[in-house]
Amino acid sequence: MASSTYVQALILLLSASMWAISMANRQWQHGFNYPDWSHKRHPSRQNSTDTPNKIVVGGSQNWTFGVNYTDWALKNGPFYFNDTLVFKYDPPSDTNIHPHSVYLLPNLWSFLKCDLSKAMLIANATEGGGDGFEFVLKKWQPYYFACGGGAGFHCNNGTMKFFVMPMFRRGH
Ligand SMILES: *[C@@H]1O[C@H](CO)[C@@H](O)[C@H](O)[C@H]1NC(C)=O
Ligand SMILES: *[C@@H]1O[C@H](CO)[C@@H](O)[C@H](O)[C@H]1NC(C)=O
Ligand SMILES: *[C@@H]1O[C@H](CO)[C@@H](O)[C@H](O)[C@H]1NC(C)=O
Ligand SMILES: *[C@@H]1O[C@H](CO)[C@@H](O)[C@H](O)[C@H]1NC(C)=O
Ligand SMILES: *[C@@H]1O[C@H](CO)[C@@H](O)[C@H](O)[C@H]1NC(C)=O
Ligand SMILES: *[C@@H]1O[C@H](CO)[C@@H](O)[C@H](O)[C@H]1NC(C)=O
Ligand SMILES: [Cu+2]
Repeated sequence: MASSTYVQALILLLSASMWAISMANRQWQHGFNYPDWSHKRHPSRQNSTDTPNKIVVGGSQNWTFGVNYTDWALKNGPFYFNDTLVFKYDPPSDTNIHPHSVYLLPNLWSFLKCDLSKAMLIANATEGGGDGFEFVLKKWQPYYFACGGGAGFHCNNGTMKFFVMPMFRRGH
């Protein structure tokens, strides 16, 4: 059991880095100014190299339908160990009948397919209110986030999913 989990983790890690590399190449081929992840931080985040940061997912747009969070993560990353991701979204109401939520997906395949069947709910429909739901990147593992809204529709068709591989801080 333990060893198969380990092998699975390795495969995830490999596919994760391959995905990152292919994304990087794609960006590069399209002539984007691809960030130097090893040395630079996002300019809007100050003293970010030494201490953990709190980052609002989606920035001023929060966690909502139609924002391309894969793109957001590429532009706002990298994220580091012990950084906190904050998910802010409105609770269910008469006008919000397909509320957002936050799930962790178990692997790259379920991420690509927006398959929520083995996903873990980490923030329900109401937990994104107020100051938002906070999630700390505690482990060196890929984190696959997705919205559960509309039983996968928000993930599939609303691009409410992204992927994070926390990095080590320099100088530690
Ligand atoms: C972070 O940066 C700001 C502005 O550059 C500075 O005023 C503040 O003292 C710094 N905080 C720490 C903990 O270094
Ligand atoms: C994002 O959430 C904050 C509350 O934390 C709210 O003030 C702001 O209006 C929200 N932004 C959008 C675009 O809904
Ligand atoms: C979201 O952004 C990523 C990275 O920029 C891009 O590869 C992808 O095609 C975008 N997805 C959609 C549905 O536009
Ligand atoms: C993350 O935080 C925990 C608990 O505060 C601490 O023990 C750990 O050393 C931190 N890890 C890193 C890589 O900063
Ligand atoms: C969401 O979780 C909170 C805190 O665990 C709980 O109080 C609330 O009843 C839950 N809401 C729903 C809609 O499940
Ligand atoms: C939603 O996304 C799925 C998978 O990408 C696609 O097959 C389906 O046609 C989309 N539905 C709508 C209404 O866009
Ligand atoms: Cu959603």
